[in-house]
Amino acid sequence: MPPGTMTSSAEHQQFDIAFLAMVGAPVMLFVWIYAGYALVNWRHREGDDEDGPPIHGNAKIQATWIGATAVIVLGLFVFGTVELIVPAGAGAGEGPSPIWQPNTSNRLQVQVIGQQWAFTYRFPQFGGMESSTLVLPANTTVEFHVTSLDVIHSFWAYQLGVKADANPGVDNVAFTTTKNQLGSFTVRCNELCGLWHGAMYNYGHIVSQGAFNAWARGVQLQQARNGILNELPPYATTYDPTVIPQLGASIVKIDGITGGAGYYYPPQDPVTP
Ligand SMILES: [Cu+2]
Repeated sequence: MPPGTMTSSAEHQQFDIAFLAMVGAPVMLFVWIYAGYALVNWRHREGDDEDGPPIHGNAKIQATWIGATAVIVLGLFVFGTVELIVPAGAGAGEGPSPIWQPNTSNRLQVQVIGQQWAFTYRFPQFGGMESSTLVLPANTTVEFHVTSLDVIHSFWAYQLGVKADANPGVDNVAFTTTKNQLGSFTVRCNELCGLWHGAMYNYGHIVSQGAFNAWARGVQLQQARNGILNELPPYATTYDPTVIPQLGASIVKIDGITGGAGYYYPPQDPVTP
């Protein structure tokens, strides 16, 4: 079982897995018991070289077989489709224009920017401030916009039940709704992305609405004071580091090179998406 029920998606996934296990158990039992029966009763015996009755041409067995398997497969199809629509976004990346949207326009937008080997989170509703830690308020519908600066990564917020590919030049949208369950969760890159792929993880937090607002405003204020905020490009569906102007020396300076506003510096810049 995936851990946690911190969001609607995680809760639904737990339900789906439990439900499918229950539905699958009788099928599995039938196969095992039938296999055991066949092994014991139909094994070859000395002096018995006769074949059993053929299944080929047996209309009753064929109709039962086709009917039962059709019911099982179509039932799973209907269940899977409904489960995809009802939670309005099952926590997976649905591409740039999701078919199913949550029925609230009150969404917290978070742009998830993957790069070798870290995630950066941008909050466009807070002046585009950025953080290397994902902090989310409880009881809130979140709209993730997942993208990458370089190679293919995958944003996997384990206990949130959210996993979305981070591809350069692509805005991959994933929805989830946090529940009233405060605590920490793990974020991992789930796509082999280079040497330090295994180290590409950290921890996020679900906090109260008040604590989140205080945190977000604080970071926004600090970044505005440092002159970062005004230099950041406007919220975009993709994150193109070539459009970020070079900032003052106080911002990022590594090896004498002044970097952009993201958590990277020019030698790390990827090709333009
Ligand atoms: Cu990665």
